[in-house]
Amino acid sequence: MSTPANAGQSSAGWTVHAKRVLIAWLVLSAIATPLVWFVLGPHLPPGKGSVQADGQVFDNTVLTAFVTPIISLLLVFFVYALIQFRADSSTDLADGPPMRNDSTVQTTWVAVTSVAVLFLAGFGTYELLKDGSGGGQGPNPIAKVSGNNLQVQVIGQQWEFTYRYPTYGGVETSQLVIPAGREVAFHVTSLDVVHSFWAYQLGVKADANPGVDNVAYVKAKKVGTFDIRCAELCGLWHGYMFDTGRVVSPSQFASWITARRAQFGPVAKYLPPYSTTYSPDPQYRAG
Ligand SMILES: [Cu+2]
Repeated sequence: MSTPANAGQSSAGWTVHAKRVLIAWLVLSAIATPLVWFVLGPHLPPGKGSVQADGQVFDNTVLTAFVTPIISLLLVFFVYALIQFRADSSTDLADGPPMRNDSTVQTTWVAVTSVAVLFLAGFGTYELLKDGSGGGQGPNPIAKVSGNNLQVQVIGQQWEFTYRYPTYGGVETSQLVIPAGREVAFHVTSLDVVHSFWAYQLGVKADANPGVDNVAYVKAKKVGTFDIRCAELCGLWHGYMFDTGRVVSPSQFASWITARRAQFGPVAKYLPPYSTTYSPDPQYRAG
């Protein structure tokens, strides 16, 4: 890139630099932003296993596309400055003249960044309120989902999750199976310490706190498996607190839950009655 005759520290020189940076920025943004939206976006986590996970992919795509022109400006300015304002070894490297405030730059900066931040805050709030976004919302969810949902309790304990189905006699299993296409309300709690129920492909993450009923909604879109991990350091074997859940068709779910009721029916009488929380009873702890 050659330096124009008038490109020094004169205002005309700065105008030339600003125009070049602006054009390069617009070109790079016009190329990069659609690539991010259409090419990278569909591959962003956590995939499209549920309505909520789908929403998270959309949110991640919006945020990544939004930040692309900002990163482009930083990159263009950085590369331009490296090339254009590079000092050769004969240059005196003393400081240049001090730069005084420029009210146009300051006003533009404050206005643009304020609009950007407020837009993202509004967008994030709207997306959270739509369907809860797969996050734990505590015992009284603000973002409720409509319709008849299937309640599944997730019980964290050192070091596994168990699952209880209150509408099917309170049967408790070590496997998580849910039907596709139906809204599920996970009621997440813990028997001992703080855990976190993280069903990755479903886009669900909810803290499991003792004494708390933490509700997270999800609607699985397709039959398949999903990874379950504890996402809160909960003691020695935290790293082994993982599992694989299954999304099955409604008819497969009906036969699965019927079989589990038959299997675990005889021991059900030893379980405490179904409750949204359980207080560990000291007399049953290992002494
Ligand atoms: Cu853990």
